[in-house]
Amino acid sequence: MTEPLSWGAIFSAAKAGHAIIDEKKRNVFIKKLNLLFRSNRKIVVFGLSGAGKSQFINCLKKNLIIAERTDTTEKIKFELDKFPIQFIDTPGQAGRHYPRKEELTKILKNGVEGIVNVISYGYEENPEFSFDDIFTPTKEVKESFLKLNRKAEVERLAEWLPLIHPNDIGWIINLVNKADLWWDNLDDVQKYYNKEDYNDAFKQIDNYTNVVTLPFCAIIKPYYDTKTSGKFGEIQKEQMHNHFTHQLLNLLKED
Ligand SMILES: Nc1nc2c(ncn2[C@@H]2O[C@H](COP(=O)(O)OP(=O)(O)OP(=O)(O)O)[C@@H](O)[C@H]2O)c(=O)[nH]1
Ligand SMILES: [Mg+2]
Repeated sequence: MTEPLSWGAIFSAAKAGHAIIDEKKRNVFIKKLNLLFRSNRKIVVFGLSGAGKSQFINCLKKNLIIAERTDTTEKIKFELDKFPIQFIDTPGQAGRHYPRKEELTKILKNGVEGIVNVISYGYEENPEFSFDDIFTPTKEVKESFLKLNRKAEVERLAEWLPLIHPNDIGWIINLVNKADLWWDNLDDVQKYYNKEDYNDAFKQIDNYTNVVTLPFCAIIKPYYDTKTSGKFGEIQKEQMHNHFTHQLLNLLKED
């Protein structure tokens, strides 16, 4: 597996207008696609409930009204830099009426151009968590809680990674959302997603699919209305949005 770029290198590459995608793999993928399929530009968004999938789409397509929990698969079409795309927002939790695994299988079978996999270093928000599970008496977020969620993030991969066939998917972006909350731990977070268990899970598909990990912040917001890292501002957020948009358009544009 090729060594992933550090996030510092990613930012410099984006600033210089360079793509961070392996062109060789991308060209092979483009050849596999027929034009009709490519015109659809479907991108599916996966991730645990409360990771920020809907908020992520919302921050690209301004003024989208998002439900607190997504209950069913939703298709959101809009233009990004005049480029027509369609995001498929999936519910992170399996509700009574949403058989998630079957749905994910169907979505992948119907064909998508890429996957945005939203993770958040354990800072998922879910109405089913109790405050006592999340916070210490002094209102610090418990490390044990974050670890449990990170374990769930890895486990969730087992639901869709084995379904990926070399001819189906061009790229996967692992979007490490909620940078405003984990910014204090930047080095640990980067190491965790690029070098440890999480990265290992992608080794099986690395030969034929581009996998990129990018830091992101959909919105700056106190975690459960308590606190943020306090060291992350609108400027960094905008930079991350710009980097992401730049990379996504690179992936989507034909040579
Ligand atoms: N601090 C912070 N909060 C975020 C960020 N992105 C999303 N959130 C918050 O996290 C919560 C969950 O976000 P959603 O977008 O609804 O999560 P989801 O992944 O769509 O969840 P489901 O629809 O249940 O699968 C909301 O309160 C968001 O405002 C972020 O970058 N930073
Ligand atoms: Mg949602």
